Amino acid sequence: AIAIRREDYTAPAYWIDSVELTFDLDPNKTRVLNRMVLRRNPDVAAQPLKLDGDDLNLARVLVNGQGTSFKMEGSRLVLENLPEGSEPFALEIFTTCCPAKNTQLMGLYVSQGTFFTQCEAEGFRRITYFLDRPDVMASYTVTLRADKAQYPVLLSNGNLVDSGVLEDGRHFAKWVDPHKKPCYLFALVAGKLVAREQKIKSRSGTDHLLQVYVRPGDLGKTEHAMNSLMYSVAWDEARFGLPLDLERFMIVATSDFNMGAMENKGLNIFNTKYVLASEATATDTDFANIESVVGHEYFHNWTGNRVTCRDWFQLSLKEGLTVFRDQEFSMDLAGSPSARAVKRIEDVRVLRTAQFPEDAGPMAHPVRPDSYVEINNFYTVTIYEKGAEVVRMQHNLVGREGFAKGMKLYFERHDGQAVTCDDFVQAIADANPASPLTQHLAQFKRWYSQAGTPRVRATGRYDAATRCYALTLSQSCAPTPGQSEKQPFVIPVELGLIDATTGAALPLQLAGEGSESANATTSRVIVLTEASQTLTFTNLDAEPVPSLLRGFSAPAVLDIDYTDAQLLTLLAHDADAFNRWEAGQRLALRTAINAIADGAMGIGASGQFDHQILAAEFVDAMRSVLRNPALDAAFKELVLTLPSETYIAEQLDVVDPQRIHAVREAMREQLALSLQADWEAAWEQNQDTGGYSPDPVSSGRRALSGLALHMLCIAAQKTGDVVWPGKAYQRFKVATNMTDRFNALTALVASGSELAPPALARFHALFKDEPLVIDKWFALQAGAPDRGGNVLPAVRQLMAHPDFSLKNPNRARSVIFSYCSANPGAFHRSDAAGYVFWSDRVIELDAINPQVAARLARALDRWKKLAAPWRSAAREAIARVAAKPDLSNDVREVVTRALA
Ligand code: B3K
Ligand code: ZN
Repeated sequence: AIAIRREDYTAPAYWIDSVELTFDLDPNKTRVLNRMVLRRNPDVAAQPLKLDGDDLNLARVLVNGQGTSFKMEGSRLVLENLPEGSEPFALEIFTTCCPAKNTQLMGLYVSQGTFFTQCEAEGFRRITYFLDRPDVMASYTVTLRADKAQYPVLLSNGNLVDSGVLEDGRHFAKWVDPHKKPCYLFALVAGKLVAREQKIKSRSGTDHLLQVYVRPGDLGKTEHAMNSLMYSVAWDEARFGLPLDLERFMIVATSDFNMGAMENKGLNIFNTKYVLASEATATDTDFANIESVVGHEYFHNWTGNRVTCRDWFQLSLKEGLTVFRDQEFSMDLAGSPSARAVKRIEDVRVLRTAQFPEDAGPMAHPVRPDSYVEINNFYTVTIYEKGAEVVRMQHNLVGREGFAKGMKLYFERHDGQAVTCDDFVQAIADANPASPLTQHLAQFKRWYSQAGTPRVRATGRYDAATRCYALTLSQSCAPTPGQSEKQPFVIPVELGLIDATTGAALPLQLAGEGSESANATTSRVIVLTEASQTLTFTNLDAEPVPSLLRGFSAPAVLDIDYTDAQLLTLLAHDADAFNRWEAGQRLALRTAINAIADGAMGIGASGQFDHQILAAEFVDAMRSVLRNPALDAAFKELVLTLPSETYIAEQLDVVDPQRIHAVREAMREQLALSLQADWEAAWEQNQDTGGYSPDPVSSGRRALSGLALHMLCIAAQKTGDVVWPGKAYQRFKVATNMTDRFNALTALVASGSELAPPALARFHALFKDEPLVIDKWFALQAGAPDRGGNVLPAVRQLMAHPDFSLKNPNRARSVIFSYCSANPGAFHRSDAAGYVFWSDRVIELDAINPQVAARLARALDRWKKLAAPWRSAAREAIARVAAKPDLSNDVREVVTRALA
């Protein structure tokens, strides 16, 4: 396996103008006739044509209708004797492949009797020989031929221009895509499917047909996806002036899919998880995810498809930007400022629990990587979520209107092109010449080139004599693999100052600025560009409490020595909802870290901490939040949820996963017991009234009542109370929506109630024909809190369940990932059995589906931080995987970097 380097990019030696593909679909032997028109690229020195291929059987090659000589270089097809000159020539390639044996789910494969394709990043080469790179954009005409009874629906990109019957019960459909595209956006689908349809009219009056294709029994679960699609079309037009450019836009759902979904031009293919929803089978989170993934794939139509990536190093050009767009879409749909803040907090929580560890671990890479072995390993939270933060900073630095202008310029310049991250930032900057982004452009671009999470250290000093508050902000960034020295970033710090006694927002007046305090705002953005800068705020009667990095204005860690009293003030009064939540998290985190470090605090014979860990002030503050009528339920639920074990672990140099788990459990138990009356009130006050709706307010109420029930069951386990587990079981039985039902089931399972086993059995019986619900059933058990090492044996049993299959990625994830990646307390066993299990599964999965295996391989990314004996056991497990000679490039790259 060799590393591909960004600096080695060269333009293609040939262009492909058009492609005419004819498929004779057969699960065991699909015939693919590929007729292309190519031209030499006049800007590149003459050289042989080297076409990518993977797992193909080559039958014939014709150049301008004549047989020709060719050779193979590895899996590439090399043609040397091509016509000279710049005239286009015809190349015809005939190959066959075997979709039924394609367990990688890349290229053309079969899922439950239906054909699907997945081509991004490099799957098209598994369908035919091609220049499989995103900067080669061609026009596609596709003819599909298949048995009519078995494959009544035949779909590909663009418009259906012809269809009809063939001999022997076969039929055909011919599709023409009016837009040029890179081959990674090619798609076909063939099978027994039905569609929900919706006709819409655009702002400018054009008609479009929207379709959501699913298996016949699933039509009743497509309404939410269709609504989300209609909202997406309207939103992109309203906010960015970007219309739907196709007569027909299709979404197709499959239950076998490596990722969430794929933005193929006009024919998006989705994991069923992000399409199918009914109140009986999907949770509020599922509904929200469907909205955002449908939006995300639709928004790619412009950011990704109309303007695509020059090479895969530029992946964040489309992914970071499109995540930013889907986040904004969800926020705009959520409506109220409070609902926007909740969405922001959820997004930041993902960034901090998944991306920060990635950026500090062996797989750390810049938003625009410099090299990769397997590109599939770089569909990461860094490319997606940190990439979105980098776009968000640009948005905030030029303002909402300025950003819209920048987007407009980006499309004026680059529509129909394959471009780079630099091209994007340049367009945003050029449209906003007076903005701080443009002023610091070269330095800002370090967000694309330097990996690692910067830390901002803040120290304040108040001087009573001058009534000034000096705030010093210093930035640093730890080395990452291959980057030992980091230059300062451009860090927009949104900040405010708060009165320490009243909690009031104070006017911000910097030294040297005019003294009309009436004009002074209470929140502003300081752009930190130096390693260290000091700001002096004037006209202050007392030492204020600084509220920094409001709204998480940059993807950085803020180091600041708040007193508990200051954090309590922020929690109670900060006008910035994000920092209000953050203050509560900091208090909890500090408590957890102290308890973890405190040698005097031991785990008692019960396997639990017998000490009280939480300070009375913290409990009181949490009580005030719960009781505060001015706060939304969704926000309360976020504040009352303790930082995750993964996030706590990230703050420590040496990680004892068992101790972290025990401390967090003890904190939860204390919160459960000391707020019992308030949990009861929260449960009572947040019951559903009326019909189900997944809107932010109703789902926030369900989230809070679900947490309350969970806490009440935890308390009950401690006190011996049987009422609340009984109520939870009752709720589980009678709930009419999956959110309430699953929350009740979770409360029983997580509190170790004896009602959990019968509830689980009943749940399975009720939903045995609903694969997405059965995934939840598996995931809940594999993610359950460990009691004396009982989870691993349970996971092994789940794998032996007749419903389990390693070949289905959703199912594999629901059991194996839920255990290895989402259940640290159960996975990090001191007997290393969790790690041995992990290495067995990585190896086993690698033979089936390298992409999924490589994701699992990352579960031990942070092994170097582990304390003894976990550290050496983890290294041994990784080495065991690495010792396997025939690993995929995917897994090989991950374990090699982990051991480096
Ligand atoms: N672009 C696809 C990801 C494809 C991943 C291939 N390994 C989904 C998305 O980001 O919209
Ligand atoms: Zn995407």
